[in-house]
Amino acid sequence: MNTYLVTGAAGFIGANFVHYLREAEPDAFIVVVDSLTYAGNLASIADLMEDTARFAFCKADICDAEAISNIFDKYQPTFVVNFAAESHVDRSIEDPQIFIKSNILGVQVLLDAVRKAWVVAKDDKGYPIWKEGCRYLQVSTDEVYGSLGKEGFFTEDMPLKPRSPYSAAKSSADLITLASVETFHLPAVITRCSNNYGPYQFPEKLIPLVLNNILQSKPLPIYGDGSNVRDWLYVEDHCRAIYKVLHGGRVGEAYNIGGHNEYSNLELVKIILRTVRQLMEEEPKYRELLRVEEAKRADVSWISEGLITFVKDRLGHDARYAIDPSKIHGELGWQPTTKFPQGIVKTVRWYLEHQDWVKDIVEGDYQNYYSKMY
Ligand code: NAD
Ligand code: TDX
Repeated sequence: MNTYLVTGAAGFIGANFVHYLREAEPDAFIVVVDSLTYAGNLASIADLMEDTARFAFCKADICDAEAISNIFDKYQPTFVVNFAAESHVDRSIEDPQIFIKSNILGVQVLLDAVRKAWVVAKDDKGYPIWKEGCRYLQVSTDEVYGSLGKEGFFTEDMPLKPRSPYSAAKSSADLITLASVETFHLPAVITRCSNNYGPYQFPEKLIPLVLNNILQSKPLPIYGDGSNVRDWLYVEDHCRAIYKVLHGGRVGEAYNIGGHNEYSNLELVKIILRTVRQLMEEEPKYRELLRVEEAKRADVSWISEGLITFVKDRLGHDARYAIDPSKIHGELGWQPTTKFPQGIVKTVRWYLEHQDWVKDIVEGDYQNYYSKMY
């Protein structure tokens, strides 16, 4: 039976990953470590937490070396997947410090804990000899490559050229991970994925923010002129790719993950508007979720491009991200299975059907954040 230590799994992708893992490997023991920042939400893993024979939750900060060391001693994981990070670019522009701490220092703490737990001896040159079969996976992002022009794709051999405090911190994490591979032969792999969408994403990010605003008939803020391009991947496809890299990726290698699915922000918001309106028209039960007056619930024609508003651009806004996934496809046979038109309908439905989850967030501190940002 494998024991997986998954950090940051009370957040968006981590929560999806532990759900995926439970299906992929039913007898695995999963230990979640999360400090429950504003982005961490136990409601996202509540169903798993009931299964105490196969699941444990530890509230701990990955920067806290003593707490992390105790968790390693207690659970003796064979696989570590690090999702824990500050993840929102706009917040990194407002206040970079915590990004440096969690996204860099926290990673070094994990790498140190891994070394302490998994090194069994030293060879005659002084290099550590590692416990058989153990692996560390650092979840990184395509943002480490910086920004593309209209042409071309990110490949793994490109230099790292981060342009925001968030992506600079994530790039640093990649570099210290790779340094541990060189210096200590630490059995680590890295994944760099494009923008994810799907269930449990915190509504500060574009897709759930837009959905939440539509339900209140509030303006949909698009930064700049809306021409910035992102490459979207359904979160479950990302989780499957991480699992493949963890078990089949070559130590010391980074793997790009993406599905050739580029949209400008303006195009994307128009697609969301069309999807929501269509669902409201076809399934009247969803209209009850609209937090607007009765006339607007009866006639949903206002769910249209008229809600879009162009606002001040993000500082240093990366123009375009686009992933070349040929390495993971060629080496590990991974490719996405969820096509965007189906994925976006699934996502919109999920948010409509989980308004309790959304409301718990947007009725709290989120309101202060929103009024400060918009
Ligand atoms: P998220 O903000 O939704 O979740 C982050 C989680 O980490 C939260 O549960 C939070 O409580 C926890 N956390 C933060 N700091 C911590 C700390 N110091 N100690 C312990 N826990 C801490 O983020 P997400 O969107 O799920 O992203 C997860 C990872 O994937 C991040 O490393 C991010 O850089 C990477 N990534 C995200 C995307 C995307 O589109 N969202 C794409 C590529 C890569
Ligand atoms: O209100 C908004 N209006 C807007 O136009 C918001 C919140 C965003 N945007 C734009 C900025 C981006 O071009 O939409 C695009 C997507 O924005 P985000 O959802 O904030 O994601 P992004 O900045 O692209 O970063 C995401 O993908 C890569 C994740 O948040 C990162 O953690 C991941 O590494």
